[in-house]
Amino acid sequence: RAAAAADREEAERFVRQFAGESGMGDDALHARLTAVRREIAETGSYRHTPEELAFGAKVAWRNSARCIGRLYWQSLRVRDRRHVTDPADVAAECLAHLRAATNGGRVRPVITVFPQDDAEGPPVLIWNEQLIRYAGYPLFEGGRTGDPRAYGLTELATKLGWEGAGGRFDVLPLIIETRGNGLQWFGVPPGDVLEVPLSHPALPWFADLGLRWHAVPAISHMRLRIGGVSYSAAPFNGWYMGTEIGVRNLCDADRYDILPEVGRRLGLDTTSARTLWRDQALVEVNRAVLHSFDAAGVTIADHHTESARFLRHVAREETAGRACPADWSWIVPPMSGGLTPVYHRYYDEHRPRPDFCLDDDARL
Ligand code: HEM
Ligand code: NRG
Repeated sequence: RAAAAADREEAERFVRQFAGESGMGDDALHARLTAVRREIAETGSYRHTPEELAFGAKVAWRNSARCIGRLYWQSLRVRDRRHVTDPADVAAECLAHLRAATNGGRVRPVITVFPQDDAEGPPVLIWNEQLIRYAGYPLFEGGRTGDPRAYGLTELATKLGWEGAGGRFDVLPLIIETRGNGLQWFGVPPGDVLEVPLSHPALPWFADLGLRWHAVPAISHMRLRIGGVSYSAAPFNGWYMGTEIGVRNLCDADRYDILPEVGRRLGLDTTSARTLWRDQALVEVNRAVLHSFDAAGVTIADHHTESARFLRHVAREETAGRACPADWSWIVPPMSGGLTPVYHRYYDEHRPRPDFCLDDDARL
């Protein structure tokens, strides 16, 4: 984990960037630089103003090279919860975040920022990779069930005393670490988790597969870095792009792995890869995801629309005099890549800050 003492140069670079982009005058900038320098000299770090925090969070999104959804970066809602340290209060704020983000299905981009790291590390840490995640059981009554990606967290939750039902879509509890309290788990009430049962517009049997997914992807294990300060607990969300669920979560061989069953039900020849039965089944799964979210009135993007939006974003950034950092291998959707315009070009490889970073020594 990065040293907590705010790096002075990075702090100054950020304060200047904020001044530049927010139209702050020279006098105000210099007063703020003086105050930040003094605070760092006296305490080893500094605190952002609420305006700096909101700006830093938005720019961290703007700088997320792997994110195709950045066109609306300025609309991020920033919940400043830097004063919240009690574990039950942290959990309650995560649930309030989910309610604000879910918004009855009209999903809104939101970030909740908990206390910044200090010399002893993070005062608050969320162990879940997302606020909503389905449990995975490698050995439940003889078989595996649920989401294999969550085996580690499910085992940890169980050790802490949580009892999973052994279902395919059990929502895991929040596992929160706070200073002096260790790890504690808090259940996520069903009323705070909007879910969509999956059905297909033309294949009645699809609903019988009993598949579902949650409406809001809320990443909670990335560290927000702004001007030399780290916020290790800063869960954020936007809305889903259909392929995240329909290609990766449901069809990856090491996730729900549903293609063999869908292929069989479609009556496809699954004995040879060359029949493209996997590709055909994949399209039907993804039609089902988009159809079901639409039918439930829950925001979701398709990869064609989101790709076009992303290129509008890149163009708009260029107009603003900025290069848009992007990672081709994450931006290109995991199906029909060549059908989307984001496939047919290269991107800028610099990686500016503020940003969201993943610590590889982090949790599970
Ligand atoms: C990654 C879409 C909002 C930050 C991604 C990915 C997609 C995506 C498809 C790739 C995920 C994967 O392959 O697993 C969207 C859409 C949004 C949205 C449609 C709708 C508004 C946001 C927001 C933030 C954000 C609000 C932060 C404030 C990120 C980051 C990653 C990412 C940091 C990389 C995650 C990683 O490294 O694992 N996004 N996003 N996105 N997005 Fe977005
Ligand atoms: N693929 C993951 C979620 C990753 C982030 N995707 C977003 N982020 N759409 C999954 O759960 O499938 N976002 O902030 O909206």
